[in-house]
Amino acid sequence: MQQILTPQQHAILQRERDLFSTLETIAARLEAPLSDLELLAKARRQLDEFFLLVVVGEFNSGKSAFINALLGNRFLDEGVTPTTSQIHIITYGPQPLAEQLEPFLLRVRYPVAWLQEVNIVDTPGTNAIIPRHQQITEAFVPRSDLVLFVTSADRPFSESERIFLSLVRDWGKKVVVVVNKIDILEDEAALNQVMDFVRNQSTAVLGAVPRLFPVSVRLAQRAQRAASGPEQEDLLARSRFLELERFIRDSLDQQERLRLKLESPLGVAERLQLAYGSAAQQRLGLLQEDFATLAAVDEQIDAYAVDMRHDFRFRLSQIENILHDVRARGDRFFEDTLRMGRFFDLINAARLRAEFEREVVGDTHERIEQEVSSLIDWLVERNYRQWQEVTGYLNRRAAAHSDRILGEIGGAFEFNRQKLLQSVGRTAREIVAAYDKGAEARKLSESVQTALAAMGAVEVGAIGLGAVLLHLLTRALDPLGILAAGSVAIAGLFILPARRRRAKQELDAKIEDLRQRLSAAMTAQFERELEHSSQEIREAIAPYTRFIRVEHDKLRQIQGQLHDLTAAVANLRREINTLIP
Ligand SMILES: Nc1nc2c(ncn2[C@@H]2O[C@H](COP(=O)(O)OP(=O)(O)O)[C@@H](O)[C@H]2O)c(=O)[nH]1
Ligand SMILES: [Mg+2]
Repeated sequence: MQQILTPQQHAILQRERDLFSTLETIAARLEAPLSDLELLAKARRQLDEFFLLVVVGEFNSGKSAFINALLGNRFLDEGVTPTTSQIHIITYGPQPLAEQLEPFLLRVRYPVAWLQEVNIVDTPGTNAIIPRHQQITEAFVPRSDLVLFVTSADRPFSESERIFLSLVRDWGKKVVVVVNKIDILEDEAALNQVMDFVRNQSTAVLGAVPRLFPVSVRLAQRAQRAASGPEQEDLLARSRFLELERFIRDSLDQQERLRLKLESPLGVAERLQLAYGSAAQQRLGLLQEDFATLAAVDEQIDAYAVDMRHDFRFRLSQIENILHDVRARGDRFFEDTLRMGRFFDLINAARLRAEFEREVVGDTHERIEQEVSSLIDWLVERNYRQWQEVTGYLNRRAAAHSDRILGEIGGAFEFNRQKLLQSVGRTAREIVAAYDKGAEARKLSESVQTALAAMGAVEVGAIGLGAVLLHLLTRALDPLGILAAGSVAIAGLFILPARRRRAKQELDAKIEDLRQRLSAAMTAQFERELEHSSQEIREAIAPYTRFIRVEHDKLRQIQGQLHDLTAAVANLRREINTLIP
């Protein structure tokens, strides 16, 4: 075919090849079934192959007889029983030759010049008894350049023929309808009736009126055998075969063959384009819902953080209140102690310290410890519930689509997605199941302890949170330190009120300092914990998130490509139609 092409035709051919390559890439990226890829490869190769005329219809409608008449020889078996027991590819050869290509597929060669340009496929029948016949025949439809549809006047347009014709339509193939055996019809009225019927039925299936030819192959064959003369003329005229033969020869002349050849794979492209378009659409729909799930999880994580911070501030203020109480008690202590009347108490430093620790510090460290550990329990419990929440989302998402079918090419995608969702859900469930609240709380408590100990330069061993707090408190609030700077004992009557004020101020400053450090340490721990748990959840669902993002981008890209392909096919069709006036 290549040699006879004009540059314009050559360009069209090249564009068509490119179009099929793109479609093949899309099919592979969508994980379409292998048969699709084969089909596309065949359609692309078909452009370089012989013109293929495929003859279909119920068995006994006269397909083999028709081909024989067309070739002018009785090459193929004819008969009232299903005589064609194989699919025949009829092609040219200097002498008759038959080769078995595969079970039920035979290539036969005949020395008929016309077969050098056109290959014919003879099929057993649309009402095949052997399922493999049906499969092979159907596989020839997308490969065909022209379909010749032979129905018999004695049972025109049977159900199996109707079904088959819709397959031909689905592949966008050009079809010519032949009504054979018109010799058995009584008169013109009966013929008209049959023709009307076939026309209506086939138009209904195809959506357009096809070319329709009434013939009698039998009479044509008899004419071929008869000696030339009026009898032969009469047979030929009654067979109406010449008209059909001329049409076939005309429409299969070089230019028209080329046009049909360029045009015929486009139906295949369009069909798969449509299928892939809707697959992409469906998948994107599903991913949209996945995005919604992820957004819900994200929102959940954010809302959790907001909520937690709010509660944390409240809990922290409880701890700060305890320190406020210490301050109030300290003020009162200095008020009561730094008096001339208690002069002898004041000079006994050990007693003073003991009294301060008893009255001011008291059980403060235990109360703070209690608050801190209840805060930790709360944090651990909330984190646990957060995980449960997220697991719930994932489980609901996995359940929502476990029974949804995405059509025949949805399989691999949906399978991968489902598997991923399940494994992510499983991870989350496992984390929830293995969640040891006690251990989590201990871990957290230890890290709080370490942070506080670092603050007060305390050795952390197994001394416990309470001990660390006590150490911090007594060190920070050391009354002798506060009272120092000159002997209290010799302080004069007038100095004591000033000393009292100073002591109170110092205590205030130290407690404020302690409060700030404690609060900073707690807040830092809390924020770290919050960040950590959000991070953990995001990491657990990361494979799912990644899959959705990647698939989404891929599908949008494919949609764009398919969109361009649709335009390309339409353009090609237009150009091919203008090739030949
Ligand atoms: N009456 C009549 N019989 C025909 C005609 N063409 C074919 N036949 C017969 O119909 C039978 C089936 O023909 P065949 O070509 O084997 O049909 P196929 O199964 O479609 O290939 C044979 O006996 C043919 O002789 C025709 O135009 N008129
Ligand atoms: Mg046959």
